Amino acid sequence: MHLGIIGLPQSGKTTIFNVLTRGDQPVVTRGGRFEVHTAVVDVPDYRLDQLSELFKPQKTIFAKVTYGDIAGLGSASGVEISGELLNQLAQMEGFIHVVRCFESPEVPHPSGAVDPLRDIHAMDAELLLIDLIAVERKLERLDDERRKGGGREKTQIEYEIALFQRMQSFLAAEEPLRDMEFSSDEERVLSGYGLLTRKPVSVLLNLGDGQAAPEIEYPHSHCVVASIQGKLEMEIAQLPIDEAQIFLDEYGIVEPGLEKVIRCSYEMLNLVSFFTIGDDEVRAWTVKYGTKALDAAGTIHSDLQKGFIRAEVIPWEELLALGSLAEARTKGKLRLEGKDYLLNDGEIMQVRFAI
Ligand SMILES: Nc1nc2c(ncn2[C@@H]2O[C@H](COP(=O)(O)OP(=O)(O)OP(=O)(O)O)[C@@H](O)[C@H]2O)c(=O)[nH]1
Ligand SMILES: [Mg+2]
Repeated sequence: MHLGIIGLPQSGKTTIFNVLTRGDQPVVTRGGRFEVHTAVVDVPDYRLDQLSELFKPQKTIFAKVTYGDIAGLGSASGVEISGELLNQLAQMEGFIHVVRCFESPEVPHPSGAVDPLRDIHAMDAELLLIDLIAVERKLERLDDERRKGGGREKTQIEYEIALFQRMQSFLAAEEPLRDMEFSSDEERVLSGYGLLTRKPVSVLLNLGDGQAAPEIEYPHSHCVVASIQGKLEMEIAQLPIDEAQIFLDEYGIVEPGLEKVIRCSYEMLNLVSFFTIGDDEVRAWTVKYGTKALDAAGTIHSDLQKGFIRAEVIPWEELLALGSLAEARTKGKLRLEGKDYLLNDGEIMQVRFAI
């Protein structure tokens, strides 16, 4: 899973990135240069911790999320959104939109004053515009294709023109494409396009030290909103773990930034975790909510999908209480499920397969 951290200049993107990675990328203005820092982050999971304590495997492998800190968005940054920047954005599965709430005389807001709702609208408008330009270019190409003829079937071209025209008017009305409904045929046509407003987005309000989160009415549906004291948490994240805990307690931060951002990421993408248990490794995997056992097996290894016979499934806390897979099997607690079984969050799955 690959998510992009976006936001207007000087909103605190790199600061938040450092919270996630316990890193210390320099937080300085780059004069509008486009750059991306990427980091793979382990998804903290207390369930995996407990399973690993019980089974004492050689390795414990956490699920992973890749975050990219993408500077250069925001018309004020002077970077044109095209080429490489657009490519990077199009590859992301979703965005964490960092919105500046903190006041700082040393770091003046590029637009003069702090106004989170204005900034949310500005970023949304920018993404909408990028999509609108892409859709209009596509319409021009389709129109050419229709006039020249010869290649694809006319009905297919007409079908796509109607689809992109519908998207064009949606975007022109300032509605993001994620709020538009598509048939599965249309989804197929669009699958190759990394349209930005189709991707889910979480708004992360970046607060100053001790600042209370402002009440923000996010303008669109399908959006997770959370807040974080970015600079404070970045400083805490760079401390040794036990010291960090003292500061978190002192500032009354119940859910550290990393966990909060990961939770938002899972929520916005509708993800769940399942686990596999072995002597060598205890491991967490991430799939979309509503994934079938067969496809989940495929995320582990293509052989498990090809040779899939049955899945043995048990909720993690039941296995923890029973103490071992053997015990769960004797007690008949290991359910046998077929390939269409829909996995739930926190289930352990052992795949029986033959190839
Ligand atoms: N007081 C205060 N300053 C902050 C906070 N978050 C970020 N800053 C400061 O704001 C400046 C910009 O932060 P960055 O994290 O570099 O912001 P950015 O969005 O990555 O900026 P660009 O990459 O230049 O667009 C830095 O000097 C940070 O120290 C905060 O919560 N409080
Ligand atoms: Mg930055």
